[in-house]
Amino acid sequence: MQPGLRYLPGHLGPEDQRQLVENLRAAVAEAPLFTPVMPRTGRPFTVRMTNLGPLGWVSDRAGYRYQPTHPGTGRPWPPIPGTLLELWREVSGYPHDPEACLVNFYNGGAKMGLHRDEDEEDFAAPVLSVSLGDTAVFRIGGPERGGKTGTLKLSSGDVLVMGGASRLCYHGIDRVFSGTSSLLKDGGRINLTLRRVRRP
Ligand code: MD6
Ligand code: FE
Repeated sequence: MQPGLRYLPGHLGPEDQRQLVENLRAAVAEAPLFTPVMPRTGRPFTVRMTNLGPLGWVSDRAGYRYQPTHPGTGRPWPPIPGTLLELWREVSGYPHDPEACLVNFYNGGAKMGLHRDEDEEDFAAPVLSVSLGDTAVFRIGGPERGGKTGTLKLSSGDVLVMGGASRLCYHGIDRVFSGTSSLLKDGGRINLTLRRVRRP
């Protein structure tokens, strides 16, 4: 495991998970999932996304960036639920609240290529991830593309903290195993990543 990477399996219990899914249903009604596209090529992602909090991460032909409003509705993103703020305060070790919660929705065939989370100003804060629904294979390598990688299975309720040296490591999702969780009525996987974007 990379230094600074903390894996907290089953950190969120079933009741917290169900409550989060309720919160997310309401949030997605207000800020619908959209399919981002890659900068320049316009190639669509296989995951659908939305955001919570004062800033949201978006990707379109113009590039990657954080913005305060939903690209489709033009409205502000819904607030980050209290459960997630409490989780951040408990495990991030960072003295300021997160500004963005990216919501990634994976259906059976979706995956996420190796990338680094590097559109934030402040790498002193970790990125905290929460997995809900079907189990996925998370791949993590080092700070350079093309280095050695390893995998970790992420299941519903698992929390991963990428801080310290792991904060800028390449990572992605190889695949999602359909039917491994009954949390989401129609199956699939949700990953929430909490980020501090600006320097406080
Ligand atoms: C996912 N996660 O689990 C994708 N990024 O679906 C991420 O891209 C991620 O898990 C930064 C920190 C933790 C993560
Ligand atoms: Fe990431």
